[in-house]
Amino acid sequence: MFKLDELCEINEPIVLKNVLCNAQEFSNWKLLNWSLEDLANKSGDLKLPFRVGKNIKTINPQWEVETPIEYKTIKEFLKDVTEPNDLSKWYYFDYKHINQWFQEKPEILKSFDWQQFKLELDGTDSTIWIGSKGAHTNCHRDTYGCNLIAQIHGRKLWLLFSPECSNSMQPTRIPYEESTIYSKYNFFTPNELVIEAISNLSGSVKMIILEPKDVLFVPKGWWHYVESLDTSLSVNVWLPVKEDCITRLQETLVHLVMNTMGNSIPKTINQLESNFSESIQFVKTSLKECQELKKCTLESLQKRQKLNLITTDFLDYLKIKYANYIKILPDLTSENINDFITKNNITKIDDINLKDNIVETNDFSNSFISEAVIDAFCHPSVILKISQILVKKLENNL
Ligand SMILES: O=C(O)CCC(=O)C(=O)O
Repeated sequence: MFKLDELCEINEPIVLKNVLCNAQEFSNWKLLNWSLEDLANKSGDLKLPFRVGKNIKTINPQWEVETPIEYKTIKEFLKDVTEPNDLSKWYYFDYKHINQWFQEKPEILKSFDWQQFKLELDGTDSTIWIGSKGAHTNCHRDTYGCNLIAQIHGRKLWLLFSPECSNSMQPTRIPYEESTIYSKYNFFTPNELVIEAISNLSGSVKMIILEPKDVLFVPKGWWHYVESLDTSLSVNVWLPVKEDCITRLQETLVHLVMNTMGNSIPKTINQLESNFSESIQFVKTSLKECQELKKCTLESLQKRQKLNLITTDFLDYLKIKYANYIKILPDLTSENINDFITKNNITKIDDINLKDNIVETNDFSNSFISEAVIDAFCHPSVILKISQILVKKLENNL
């Protein structure tokens, strides 16, 4: 058991073990009481887009934009993943807003809510992830807010890296997705280079296997790689934080770079296509927001936002109310790293010189150089510097 003041000092990911059970207020989480087959019956003929990846070793991550999509009902998905001869693929209905995909299914929309954590949210604010064993989300950092994740079915492995690790994570904005900074490292089938990187990071590295009824809190700026160890279902909400205004300015600058130089790079479909002057307009609006942020109190900001901004009070509330459920994650030891490597079977790709493929290359094609230039312009430290200079320069002009 932690003392309260010790707990309140902690500013890192925490797991609330088994917190979704035995709590009367939580009877709204019907999703927990349903089996996946129940959910399949309730969603009926609704076809959902599942990304189809491969359970094979690859040098680079299997990027989201590059994995093909198959539309399936949940029943068809469950049939596919239980067929004994189809272990070569994984399927992931991932990062999907529940209100968008289940709008015709109010029973599903209402099958969970976050009131237990004093968050006035229901299905309409949440994102759902349904995947088979091997389905994974490549290592990335969300630029906005912090994150609360509820594990409903199956187990998921989370590898977490503190913000101090950022410079060693090989950050990239290619493929481009607003609000996501990817790492170039492939943690699904990691090679020696990845192992070397995890062993020598300047920040801390954590690993947790989430089980049904667990909740994970990920603070702002933490990198994460997530892999389903079984057929799994989880839901999450991103909770805004005060610094999101500054992040928005940074994201508009990245958008501007993409708009001017990034025509041919892979992007997620939802990315806003706009012209140069629209991009400048986004920058201007977010600069104004940053100026306002300086003048605003936290309370007035909270009033303007739909959701409560997450303050340290929220985290303290979680820690105090759920002190008995809290699991603080220890830093990863080299033994844990070795377990992870063995599990993902890295050493079998030793016929390929991975180092050359990831870090440096002799490929001086135009597309290689243009991606390298875009990545340099969009490097988080460069974007941060530009945003600071801009805010300072325009301090009195907006
Ligand atoms: O569950 C996953 O696969 C990824 C979840 C994630 O990236 C997030 O909640 O930020």
